[in-house]
Amino acid sequence: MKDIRQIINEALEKVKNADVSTLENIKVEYLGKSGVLTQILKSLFSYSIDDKKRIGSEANNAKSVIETEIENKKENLKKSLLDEKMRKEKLDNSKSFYFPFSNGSFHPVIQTIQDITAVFKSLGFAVAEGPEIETDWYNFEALNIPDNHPARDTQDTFYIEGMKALLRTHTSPGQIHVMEKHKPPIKVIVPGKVYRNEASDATHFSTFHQVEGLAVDENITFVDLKAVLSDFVHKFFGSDINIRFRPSHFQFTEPSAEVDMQCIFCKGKGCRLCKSSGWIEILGCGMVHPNVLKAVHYDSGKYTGYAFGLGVERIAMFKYGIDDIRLFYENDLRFLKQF
Ligand code: FA5
Repeated sequence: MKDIRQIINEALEKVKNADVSTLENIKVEYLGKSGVLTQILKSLFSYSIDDKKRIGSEANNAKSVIETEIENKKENLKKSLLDEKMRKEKLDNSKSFYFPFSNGSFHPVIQTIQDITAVFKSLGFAVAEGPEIETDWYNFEALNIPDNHPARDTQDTFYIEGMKALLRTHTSPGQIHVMEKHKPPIKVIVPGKVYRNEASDATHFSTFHQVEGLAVDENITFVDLKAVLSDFVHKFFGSDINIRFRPSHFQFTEPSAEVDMQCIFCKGKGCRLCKSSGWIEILGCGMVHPNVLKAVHYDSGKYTGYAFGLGVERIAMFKYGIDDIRLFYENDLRFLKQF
């Protein structure tokens, strides 16, 4: 019995001075399979029944005392390690530090939308927005492009599976939303993102931006359209920039035209960007088709209008001298930091 009491004292003394790594050794030394107390319990068979009971109960008691003490010590050590860590890792707000990130800036395409918008505002246009997910009605039907019409093939559409919806292929559905909500006179632009399921090259991308323009009133003619687009190009690029109107076809305008700008990279000589033509197409336009006015219940005998759809990336390429549209969407910081 004296030995057992001595064992307890000795073990508790060791536990008191232990650290995390030695604590486990102490446990093995006293309580493990070949530990001191286990040995005593194993040797009980050689004692009388009374002694077996006494020594057995004392040894089991010693085991639980030592075990409890080891567990308590373990908890205390954990807590003091945590306290120590918290003390060391406390944030010192008084210290100055170096923040290695520079300020963000607007993406060149967004900057270009803002600049285009500012010019059209100065020409008396209001600004509206439309949804990127559209129905067939807004993207096609109301724009005089009925189902199965071949004109649908010219705009490779991303359809949304399981829904009667699509990603708008142009900002022209914005015209319909505006006219449904407002009566003439109308003079508005609708900037936004559009999507087309088509292959990329230096001047085409599957996601790009357009700025739609629409004016509807009594007595609006093609002259107003030409004047407003010339004003825009001259205000945006300078009065020495040549533009030309080419006859074209859109289902929602009649007559229709495309506007080209002289290529500023080769000054009209012909290069990779303008596909050797010296000109680059920047927008489509025309006089609003009577069927479009009818779709929004406007009196097509009383009102006329013009509309245009400008390719923002094409304009940004001209403005900043960029010869490949794909650079806008690679998110290379060396490129983006220049704006
Ligand atoms: C249209 O999208 C017509 N909605 C424009 C319009 C509006 C005509 C109102 C008449 C009245 P188009 O598909 O040609 O037309 O596109 C217009 C402009 O968007 C083009 O001139 C071009 O600058 C730009 N664009 C077209 N496809 C791409 C493309 N894949 N990547 C970048 N820009 C493009």
